[in-house]
Amino acid sequence: MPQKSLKTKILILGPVKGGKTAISNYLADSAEVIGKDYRPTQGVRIVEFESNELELDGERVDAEVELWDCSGDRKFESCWPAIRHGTNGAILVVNPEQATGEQLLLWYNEFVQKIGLRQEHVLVLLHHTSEQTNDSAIADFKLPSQMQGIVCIPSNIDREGEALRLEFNNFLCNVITDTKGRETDCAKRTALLLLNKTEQNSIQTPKTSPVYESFMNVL
Ligand SMILES: Nc1nc2c(ncn2[C@@H]2O[C@H](COP(=O)(O)OP(=O)(O)O)[C@@H](O)[C@H]2O)c(=O)[nH]1
Ligand SMILES: [Mg+2]
Repeated sequence: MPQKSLKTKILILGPVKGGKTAISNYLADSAEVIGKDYRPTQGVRIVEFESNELELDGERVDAEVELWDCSGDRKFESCWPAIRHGTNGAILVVNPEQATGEQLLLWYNEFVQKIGLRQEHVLVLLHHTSEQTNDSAIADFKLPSQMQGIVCIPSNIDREGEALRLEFNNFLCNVITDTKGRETDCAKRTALLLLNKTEQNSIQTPKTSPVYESFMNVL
């Protein structure tokens, strides 16, 4: 049976230093999973990879995944409309020791609500590292009432990386079930919009960065 390949755009959102870049790199099997020094993401970074051998309704599918690893800094807010464009799913990443559920409302309102994503297409990850594991912070974390019903699970790359990958694949299956069969050139249009915005706002995207390469790939 021929395999289908489906394109999916997933946003990685949340407060700064929550672990968005570390999780994006891990899921994409990037060589640089966790750097020693914190390097804030400038605007957005697109990580592309193929997720092989997902099974949907008994049919094997390959998914071409675009993870849009977004900066948690509000100074890039003018890019948000362009980033929202053509999104199929969103993962909200938060360190439960550093931020509360209420603080996720900004991303929930600005992305999930404005895009009109269904709850099954949203995942909240309570990210922590082996050095910082605080079980009570995870247990005490509460989503605000507006977000009740969204799946919220702990993630720990150091100790339970494979469990995170499995959860991501389940989430991906939920998202692509609805994207199935729908061909889209949204990535190309969004990249164009973003490049325009980048010019207007002078966001620096070095030509050697994966972001720039991703932009050039989809243009
Ligand atoms: N050891 C370890 N460090 C992590 C992990 N996730 C994030 N960090 C560190 O925490 C800091 C913030 O992570 P980052 O992914 O850049 O956060 P972002 O601002 O949400 O993209 C960085 O210095 C990372 O090296 C992890 O799973 N394990
Ligand atoms: Mg980052």
